[in-house]
Amino acid sequence: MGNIFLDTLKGKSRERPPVWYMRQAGRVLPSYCSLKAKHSFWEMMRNPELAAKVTMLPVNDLDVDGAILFSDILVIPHALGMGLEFTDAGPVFELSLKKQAPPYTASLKSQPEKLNYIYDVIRETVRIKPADIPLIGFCGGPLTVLCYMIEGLGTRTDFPEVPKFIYKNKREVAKLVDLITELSLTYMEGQINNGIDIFQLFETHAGLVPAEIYFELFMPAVEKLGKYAKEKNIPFIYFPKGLGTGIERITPDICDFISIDWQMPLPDARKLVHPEIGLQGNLDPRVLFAGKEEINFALDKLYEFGQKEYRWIFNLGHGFLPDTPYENARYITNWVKTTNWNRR
Ligand code: 1CP
Repeated sequence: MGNIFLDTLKGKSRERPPVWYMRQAGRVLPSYCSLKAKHSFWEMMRNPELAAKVTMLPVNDLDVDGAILFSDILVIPHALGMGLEFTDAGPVFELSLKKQAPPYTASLKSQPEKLNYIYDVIRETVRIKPADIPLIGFCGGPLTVLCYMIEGLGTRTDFPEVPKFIYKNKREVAKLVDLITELSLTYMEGQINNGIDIFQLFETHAGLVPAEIYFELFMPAVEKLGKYAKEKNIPFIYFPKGLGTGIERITPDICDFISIDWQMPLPDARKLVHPEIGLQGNLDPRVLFAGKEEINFALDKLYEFGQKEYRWIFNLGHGFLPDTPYENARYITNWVKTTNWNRR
């Protein structure tokens, strides 16, 4: 038998689902918070020893089956030349696109060498991690990355200007998406060449525009990324949060697994999603603030699903929220790993 995470991604039936959590490093761990008190986020990300150490914290503290690279989706706009700061109130860009005039691509220039330090982090992580823990690489989806570039700051995540900007500037948006996608492909190649085992695309704001617009302007870019991962034999997980019933239009050449948000029950997602595509998700991260009874109720529902569905990775329906009680995260991992899933 191989690794439980990679086996599941390949469609092999295992005794339980693999488990990891979106945002497992930066939000829930007391060990992360104490490091954060001493170093800024940029500092941690750019120091290969520190970033590799943070990448491995959830494996040690939460006992998850995979490690996710400690970095951020906003490294792409930064490597397109946008000034970026991570403040206590979230990321802030020096000059957002909405404050500029067309052509919006004029101020951007692809500088792939600005991503080189992340490859050092990956190599250091591969050096220190146990061989049976796969490393997940990632980048942001084209719409999500564009949202931050247009709006310029990260504390407000409703992005009121973005749909208007897209409707007003469709042609320009297509050019911006091309720029983001080309650099994301280079970045993905770098991550793969330096040792990641799995790739996840975080399209957190897929639900911001109607599905037709998403499929017209952004899905071709996702398809390029997915096809490249397939060529390189790297399993590709796609998280299109808020896409709703649009997930039924995703084909197996785009991705191997879809990460389902907490708005859609997994059995409904299973009916909609192409049978060759596996599922990941979708515990509501807010349930972790509830008492044990309510947590157990949510877990029981996932148990019903996971007993029959072996092409499924246990995860949240979106990342951990700040201040999530650590004991509850531990409790859930332990539950996934010690439950008898009664699979045959
Ligand atoms: O577990 C991990 O933390 C792994 C690394 C990781 C990942 C996968 C970070 C570190 N960020 C991300 C992805 C990311 N970043 C997304 C997509 C996933 C999601 O929706 O949660 C998005 C939208 C961002 C943008 C971002 N970066 C924000 C604003 C939105 C938000 O999620 O709050 C913020 C505050 C950041 C900074 C950031 N990135 C990562 C950390 C640990 C931090 C906070 C730095 C700190 O500790 O102060």
